[in-house]
Formats: sequence, C-alpha cells, structure tokens
Amino acid sequence: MSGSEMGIRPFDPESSFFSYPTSLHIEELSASIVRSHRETTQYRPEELQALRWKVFSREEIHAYQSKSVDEMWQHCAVRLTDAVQYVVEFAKRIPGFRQLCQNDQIALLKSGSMEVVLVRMSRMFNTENNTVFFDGKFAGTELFKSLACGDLIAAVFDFAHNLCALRLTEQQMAVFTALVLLNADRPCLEDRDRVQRARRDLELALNHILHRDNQESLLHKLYQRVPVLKSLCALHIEKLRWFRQLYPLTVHSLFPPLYKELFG
Ligand code: CLR
Repeated sequence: MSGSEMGIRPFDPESSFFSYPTSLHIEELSASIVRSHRETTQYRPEELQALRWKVFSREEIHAYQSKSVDEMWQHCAVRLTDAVQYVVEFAKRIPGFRQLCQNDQIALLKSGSMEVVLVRMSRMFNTENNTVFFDGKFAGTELFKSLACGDLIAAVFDFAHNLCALRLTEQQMAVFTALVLLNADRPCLEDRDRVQRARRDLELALNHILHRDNQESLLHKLYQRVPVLKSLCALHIEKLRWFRQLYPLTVHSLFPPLYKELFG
C-alpha cells in the first residue's frame, strides 16, 4: 500500500481546526465541505437537469450488450475509477482528513470511496425512468447486461433510486458523504481516535444543517442507508474476485492502477 495512485503524501501538522466546535466553527466547516463537494463533482445539478433528455437508443444499448464480459468490465472499471478519482480529491479536501497519517487515509479510501461513489450516483439518477447518467447519456440496468452481475446492478440501482427519492440538497449530500468517509469503525486504522474527533464535528455539522433545513427526520433515514452501502460494496468485491478468476490478465494489464490499489 503506497497511496501513490491517490497522490497521498505524509504531511500537515496543523489539526487546530478541530479544537473548538463553536457554532461559527460548525458553519465554517459545513461551508468548507460544501465547497469541496462542489469542486469535486463531475457534473453540477443544473447540468444534470439539462441532460435528462439524453437517453441511450435501442441500438446503443444493443452495442453495450454485445460487448464481451471482459470488455464491458474493463470499460466500467475505467468509468468507475474516474468517479473514484473525484472522491479521492474530495476526501483530501475534507478538513481533518489530511491530518491523518498516510496509512489511515488509504484505509478510509479503500473502504469508503466506493460507498461515496454510490451515494453520489443518486445525484445522477432519474427516478422517472430508473436511469443513471453513465458515459454521456442516461442508462437503465439493461445496458449493463454483459457484466453478468445483474444482482449487483439491480441492488445498486435500487439503492440510488431510494436515496434519490430523499431529495437531498447538495449541502446535505456533501456533509453526508464526508461522514461516510470519516468512519472510525473501518478496518486497519492506526489512529481511530483522530478519525473519531474529525467525525464528531461532521456529525454536528450534519445535525446543524438538517435542523436549519427543518428536515431532522432525514438523519435517521440517512443512517439507515449505511449498512446497505456496506453490503453493496461487499458484493462489488465479491464480483471482482469472480471476474479476476475468469480473466486474471484483463485485471492485471487492463484495469486502472487506482482501481486495483483500492479494490484489488
Ligand atoms: C456513479 C456516478 C458517477 C458516474 C458513474 C460511472 C460508472 C458507474 C457508476 C456511476 C455507478 C456504479 C456502476 C459504474 C459502472 C459499473 C458500476 C454502474 C453511475 C456497477 C456497480 C458495476 C461494478 C462492477 C464494475 C467494476 C464492472 O458520476
């Protein structure tokens, strides 16, 4: 584990940011996370809204379905890695994340980056026709048929649908995804206390935002999704193991290095 694919270096002594959780501090923390989120998403909400009419044609869907299993896996692994790259950038801009040691940053990304991609997927989701913005247009589950993991795709779409239905604001999503990353219960952490301290302020920030938005009932609904996320990621890893057994060379030579560093 080097972290080189994520551009993570050991540095940053200042951790004073977390000393005084005043309400001004919580405001600033929320504002900073929202800014980081906005700067690290592939598409802004207005852009996605304007693209909703773009859906794949029958012929285009057929072309994806005609790809071989390994070709489609490689294609999706590249797309997924693009999305993960933005999440790594987001993580690095969460106050408190950079103050963690290099190993802990990597451990949090290994277990949390896919979870954040799946939460962010709900921003790219259209519940009216159950499609997600993928490869430049909106795609339904059938487009992913040649991956041969229909159960994973169905579960991921179901998750995105349900989360999308909660209609989170960008602010709520920003702080929630920061909380998904800064989870002190992840395996292989050296300094759990430090993660827990950074997390505590994020929890205050989420409470603060939901209180201000008069949407306190969302808190419970969001925390309810956390175990679902965990099971989806376990299923992703299981599918990858299956695929690697069938096509070891594809994974070895054609999958993005960052994908392998995080999930392989
Ligand atoms: C997530 C939001 C991003 C755009 C994006 C790109 C690739 C998509 C991903 C989203 C969601 C999850 C996804 C992935 C491609 C394959 C993957 C649909 C929409 C599923 C879960 C299959 C995982 C196994 C692969 C590694 C083959 O902004």
